[in-house]
Amino acid sequence: MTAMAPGATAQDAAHLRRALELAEGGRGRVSPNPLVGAVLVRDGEMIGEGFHAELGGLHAETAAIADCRERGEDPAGATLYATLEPCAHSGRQPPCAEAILAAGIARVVIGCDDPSEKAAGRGPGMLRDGGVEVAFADGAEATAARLLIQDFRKRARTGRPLVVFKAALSLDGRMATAEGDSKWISGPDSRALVHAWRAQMDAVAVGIGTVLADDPLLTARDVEPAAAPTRQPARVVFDSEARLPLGSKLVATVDQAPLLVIAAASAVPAQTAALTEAGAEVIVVAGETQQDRAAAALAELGRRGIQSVLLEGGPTLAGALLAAGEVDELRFFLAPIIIGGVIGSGGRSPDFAQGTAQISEAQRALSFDARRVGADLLIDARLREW
Ligand code: AOF
Ligand code: ZN
Repeated sequence: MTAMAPGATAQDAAHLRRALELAEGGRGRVSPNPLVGAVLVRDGEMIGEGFHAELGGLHAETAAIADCRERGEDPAGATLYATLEPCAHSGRQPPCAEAILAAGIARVVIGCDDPSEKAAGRGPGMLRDGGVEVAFADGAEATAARLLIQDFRKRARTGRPLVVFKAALSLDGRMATAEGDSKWISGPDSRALVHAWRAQMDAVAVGIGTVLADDPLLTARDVEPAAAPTRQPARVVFDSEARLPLGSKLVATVDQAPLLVIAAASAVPAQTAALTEAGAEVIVVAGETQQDRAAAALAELGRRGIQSVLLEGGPTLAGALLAAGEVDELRFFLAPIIIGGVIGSGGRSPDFAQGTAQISEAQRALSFDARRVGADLLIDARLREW
């Protein structure tokens, strides 16, 4: 039996898991809102289901109530399972807590809290005041509910987007040969998965070195219809000196997906002006160190509603963001090849900057999982939890 908070039962855990599954239906469509799912249950029977399907659309709870009525059922007296605490504010949608009270729902089981300023416990408080029994999950379902919306939670708490650093590594930990060749270390299945991730994230980011070496497009392509993007991710280039070539594929495709260039105040104005003229948005960030500028850049992205960033290299940018403590998750494809070269001079490796002198002081991942993708292994490590 799964551990749940007092007042919650094993059946509650199963219904919450269903709500978590439903929430996935909004992936890639609701940002900067969170993924949320909800299930209505009476006498152990499901009588309504819903999820937040698009930004501006019904919230999960009201979608479940509407579904319940469409089935000819009455939500009065039922238990509502919601993966996130029901909201109490009027935004694009009216407050869910009011809708729950109006529907006469007797009990609400919540997956996790909403740390955003306008929520922060207000909804559950309103429900309790209105005589509804409110229980919070704990254990595996509570963790799953938090992990589902790490992007939303980090931005709600810090104003900055979640950063997932994706890289393809050889068995000897190289991201490229000494000549800079990196096509392709991981196999076709891994690359297809990356395109699906791009479609689900708000932005894809690279350093200017990677752009100059690879001239990438950074769009989501050949994604299965089920995971099809409703929009392309914004493409973000960390480019202190505004060296992004006007002839690059990124600039040439500026009408296909937004292009943001993060420059330093020292960039030549004529170059930033030319990029702006070409349709890119140039964001100038200040800061003493590369790490300060990295954090400032993320804050600017967060301000623009970007909640998740897939960081695709290169090693220098990844190192700066890691050193700044801004990389939240690593997804490494480990490919069954050996590139070789002397460490420090041969094939590039992820430069994690600020090395630790003692292994005992090394940063440890909070979670560490692996699965096979084609011939590669996908290693997933979470460094932070929000
Ligand atoms: C819920 N259920 O399904 C979602 C919630 O302005 P709006 O209407 O788009 O509301 C967005 C905020 O509502 C969002 O920042 C988050 O705090 C909460 N999201 N709440 O009760 C839902 N998506
Ligand atoms: Zn709501």
